[in-house]
Amino acid sequence: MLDTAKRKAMLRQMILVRAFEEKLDELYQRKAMFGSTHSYRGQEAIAVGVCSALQSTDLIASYHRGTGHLIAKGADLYTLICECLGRQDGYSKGRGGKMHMGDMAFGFIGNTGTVGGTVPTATGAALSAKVRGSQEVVVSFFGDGAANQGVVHESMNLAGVWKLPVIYVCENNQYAMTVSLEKSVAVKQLSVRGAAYGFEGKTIDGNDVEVVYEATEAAAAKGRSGGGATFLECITYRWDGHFGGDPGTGYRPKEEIEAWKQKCPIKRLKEKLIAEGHLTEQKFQKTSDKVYAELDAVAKRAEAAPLPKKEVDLDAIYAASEVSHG
Ligand SMILES: Cc1ncc(C[n+]2csc(CCOP(=O)(O)OP(=O)(O)O)c2C)c(N)n1
Ligand SMILES: [Mg+2]
Repeated sequence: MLDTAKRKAMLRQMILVRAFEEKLDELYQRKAMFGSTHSYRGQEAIAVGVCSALQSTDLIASYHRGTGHLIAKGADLYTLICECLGRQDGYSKGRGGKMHMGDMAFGFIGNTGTVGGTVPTATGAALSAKVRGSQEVVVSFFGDGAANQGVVHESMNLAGVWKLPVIYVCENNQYAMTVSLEKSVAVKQLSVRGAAYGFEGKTIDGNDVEVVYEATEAAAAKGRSGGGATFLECITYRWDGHFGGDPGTGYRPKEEIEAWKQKCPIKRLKEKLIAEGHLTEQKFQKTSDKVYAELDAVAKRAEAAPLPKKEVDLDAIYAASEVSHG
C-alpha cells in the first residue's frame, strides 16, 4: 500500500488540477483567455496517479485536455497560465496557447490539438530512450476517440515490434466530443488492442488514483527493464462539456453525469484518508482553500503579464518559403 504522505501529496495535486480547470473556466467565461478550454474535471486521478509514479527524468506527451498532465508532471503554474492567456512569459512565449506547449526541462514533450498527434512523438521519444540506453520511460496520454486514429495504431505496432519503454495511457472518458464510445467502437474494452501489438493491455479504474499509480509503477518498471510497452485503459468521465462553450448535456443523460460525480476521485481519496484517521474534514478544507488562494494570486500575476511583442514575432519561425503569386 502507498504511504500516507504520498497519498496526501496526490490528494493535494488533484485539488490543484481541479482548481486550475475552474480558474481557466472563469477566465474563459469573462473572455480573458484566447482560444477555448477543455476541462479535465473528473479525470484528475489519471494525470496525478500516472505522473506521481514516474521519475523526474521520465517523459510525457499530452493532448488537448492536457493542463492536468502539465501540472502533475511539475509545470510552473505562472508559466503555464501565462501560456493559456497568450502572454509572453508562457511556455511557448504566448504563441501556442493552452493546447500547444512543451518543455523538456520537466519532461514535457508537448501537447497538440491534433487528435492522436503526440502518440507517434511519444513513441519516437521511447525509441530514442532505447537507442541511447537510457532508463527513461515515456507516457503517451490520449483519449478514447484518439484511440481510433490510424497513427495511434501505427505507433503501437512499432512499439510492440521494437519493445519500446512506452506506456499508452488511454483516458476513456466514454465520449469523443458528442459521440459515445458504444457508437464508435465494437469492443467493450479498448485494452484488448494491446494483444494485437504484442504487449499487455489492461483496463483499470481511472477514478482511483492509487490504482492508477500502482498500474503505472508496474508498467514503468517493466519498460525500464526491457519488457516493452503497456496499454493502460483508464475508465473515467469528464464532468463538463467537451470545450468551454459546450454545456455537456443533450448527448449525455443528466443522471449519467450525476452518477459519475459521485465517483469523484478527490472525494474518494479524501473519504478514505478520513476513515483511516489520517485526515479531517477541516484539514482537507484548509488545504483546499490554500491551493485555490495560491492559484488566484498566480492567475492575477499572469493576467497582468505582457502580451508578446510584435518585434519578436519571427523569433520562433524556423522555416519559411517564398510564395509565388504568379
Ligand atoms: C485529427 C483531428 N480530428 C478531429 C479533431 C476534432 N476533435 C477535437 S477533440 C475531438 C474528440 C477527441 O476525443 P477523445 O480522444 O476521446 O478525447 P476527449 O476530448 O474525450 O478528452 C475531436 C474529434 C481534431 N482536433 N483533430
Ligand atoms: Mg474521450
